[in-house]
Amino acid sequence: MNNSSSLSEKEIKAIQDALKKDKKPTIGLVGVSGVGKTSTINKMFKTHLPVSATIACTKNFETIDLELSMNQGIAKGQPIELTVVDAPGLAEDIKLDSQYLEMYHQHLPNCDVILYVLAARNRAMALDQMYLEKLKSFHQNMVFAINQVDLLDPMEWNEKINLPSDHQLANIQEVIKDRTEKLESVVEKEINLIAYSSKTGYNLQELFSSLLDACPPERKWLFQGLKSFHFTDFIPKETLAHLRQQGLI
Ligand SMILES: Nc1nc2c(ncn2[C@@H]2O[C@H](COP(=O)(O)OP(=O)(O)OP(=O)(O)O)[C@@H](O)[C@H]2O)c(=O)[nH]1
Ligand SMILES: [Mg+2]
Repeated sequence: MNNSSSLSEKEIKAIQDALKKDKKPTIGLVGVSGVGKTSTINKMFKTHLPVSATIACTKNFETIDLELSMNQGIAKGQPIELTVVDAPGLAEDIKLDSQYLEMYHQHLPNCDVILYVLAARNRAMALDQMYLEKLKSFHQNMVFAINQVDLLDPMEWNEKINLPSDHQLANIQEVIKDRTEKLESVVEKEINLIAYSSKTGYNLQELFSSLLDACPPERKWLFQGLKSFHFTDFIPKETLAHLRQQGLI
């Protein structure tokens, strides 16, 4: 639901001025290789980053600067900026793991919120538990989500309404319960594990809202302007430039 009208013009101006000086709101995506981190960014922010169905794909931390345009309310047409950081997937190769973990420790302090992504069909949780123990200093900023739920048995996805069948939904709930327990055994906080599909877009808005809610209190106001966005509202920088050139915004 859009609630951009709850921000006054003065508040919007204050946010924009601060954004010019301050680090933009920054969201990082982490997890083992192939869970769909890059696919999630592509679906949520309409980017075209390379993904692979067969081999480990993202090899470095990629920083994506997004410019978004408010399409409703008092701030209509005003730009809002956001940075998304895509991480290389852990567990790709034992020879790379320590290097990747070092990169995680180097880059993740720049993120306000970190999305830790799991894949629904993977029930072997020891690797994730092990990585989470090594990433303890970031737990408080983490949101946990489980992607690829469209692939859970009995794979009866209703594409028309973008929802699982009752049987598939029951399996999703069982998976959520099991993985939540296993995550909570290594992460010292209550976890609200969000099931979604970056392929179909299922539950992506709930995921986006959870990311905004998880930002640290002292940076919360920077995320305020993003609250009026639905994930389908995002306009990538290049498209925005084109629309401006055409005088359409
Ligand atoms: N069915 C289905 N496939 C998905 C989903 N999300 C990602 N995939 C597929 O999973 C594969 C891996 O996706 P990536 O986005 O490259 O995964 P990644 O986590 O970025 O992988 P690395 O860069 O190697 O760490 C691709 O073939 C995607 O199309 C989903 O929600 N459903
Ligand atoms: Mg990737």
